[in-house]
Amino acid sequence: MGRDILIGFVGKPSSGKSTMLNALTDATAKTGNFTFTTIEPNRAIGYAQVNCACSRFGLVDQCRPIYGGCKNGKRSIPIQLLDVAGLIPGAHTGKGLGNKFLDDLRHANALVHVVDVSGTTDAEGKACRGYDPSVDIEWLYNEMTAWIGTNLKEKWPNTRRRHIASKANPVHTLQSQFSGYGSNPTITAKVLDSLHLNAPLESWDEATLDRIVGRFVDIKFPTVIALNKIDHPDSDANISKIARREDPNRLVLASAVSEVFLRRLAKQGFVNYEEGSEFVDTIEEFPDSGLKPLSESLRTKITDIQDMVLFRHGSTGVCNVLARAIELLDLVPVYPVKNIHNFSNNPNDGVFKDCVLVKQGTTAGQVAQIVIGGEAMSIIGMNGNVGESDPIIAGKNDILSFKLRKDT
Ligand SMILES: Nc1nc2c(ncn2[C@@H]2O[C@H](COP(=O)(O)OP(=O)(O)OP(=O)(O)O)[C@@H](O)[C@H]2O)c(=O)[nH]1
Ligand SMILES: [Mg+2]
Repeated sequence: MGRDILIGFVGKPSSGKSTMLNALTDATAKTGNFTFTTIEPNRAIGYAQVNCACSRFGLVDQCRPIYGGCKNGKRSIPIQLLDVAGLIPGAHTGKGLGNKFLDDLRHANALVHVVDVSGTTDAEGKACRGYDPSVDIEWLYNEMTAWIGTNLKEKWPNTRRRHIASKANPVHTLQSQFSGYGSNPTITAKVLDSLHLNAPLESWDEATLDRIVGRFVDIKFPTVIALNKIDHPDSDANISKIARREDPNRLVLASAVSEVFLRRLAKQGFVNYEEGSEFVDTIEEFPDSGLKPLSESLRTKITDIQDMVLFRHGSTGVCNVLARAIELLDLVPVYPVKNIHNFSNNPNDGVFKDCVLVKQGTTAGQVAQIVIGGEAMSIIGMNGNVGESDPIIAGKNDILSFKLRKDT
């Protein structure tokens, strides 16, 4: 996975995808309370927070990342984000903006399904009251499987014929159909292994193909469900309903609009606010802070956000969205360094300049491919030589020095 992790934001129109992208990136994607505000996908760089190795060694003050940043041992690692057009039920058959959005997402490593949990937009994103957002979670998943399943089944007679004629193995045949969705042979093999199918490919029926596609979507597109608009008073009942049904590891509560608002006020000098924090400092509490005085309406808006979001949920939740995606993808940070003794690349240059996220179980040799683009002459960890096939273990052999020649 390495340096090019891509997270796609999906959901029906007006669920808050573009607002969330803006909240995570300080980007300025167009947002609006009308459907299909976004047509062409917006790309931006967001930052996932992980605990940095610098805090393990008491080197917080010396940590100098080249990409992203590190504050008090919390490291922000850049990740590509893609916000696509809204999707409505029937998109796989061309409804709404059709399946173009799915094409845009094929290379995503994980998805964030932004759900309007306030129930104030219907299945197509139009304003309403009392809509049950729990059904959105299911139909979005069904759209994904229907899109891939329809394509697979359409071509199946030919695929099957070719499979028999060429005596290919099932992984190879299925991979030829899944490669267009960004799959690779490892993912395709994992899908088949996990299903323990006994029947040979030539006798797979429609139900078997459906099971394969369902498992493929689960494995290829791990999905965080971001329950957005928790600032709205109607959200509580819907959150409880969804929380009873869904895997809690996939759920994050968020108010994207609150995060955008607080960041804007901080930029304009009205408040002190750190992303993901519970606290908003104003001049009223800190008269010597140099902050600008607030108008009555701004003061009321801040109080509302504190009451409905920050005090109740601990933060706007937006930062947790990417952190959760990293967890679902089972990614761990690895720190390539030149000097394994002082963790630095050059003297006086700070420590832990570089950091890449790799899948748990990735070997040191595979990390060398990502970092130096080839094989290392030797790989040194904190306890001496590390074998090419040794897996990365977070907190144990996650700091590595790659030697290109014997004498370096
Ligand atoms: N109350 C509330 N409103 C929000 C929140 N996030 C977004 N909105 C509002 O929801 C509306 C739609 O937001 P967008 O970000 O444009 O939604 P989208 O999902 O990108 O919509 P499309 O591009 O049409 O698919 C806007 O009026 C936002 O201000 C939130 O956390 N709380
Ligand atoms: Mg949008």
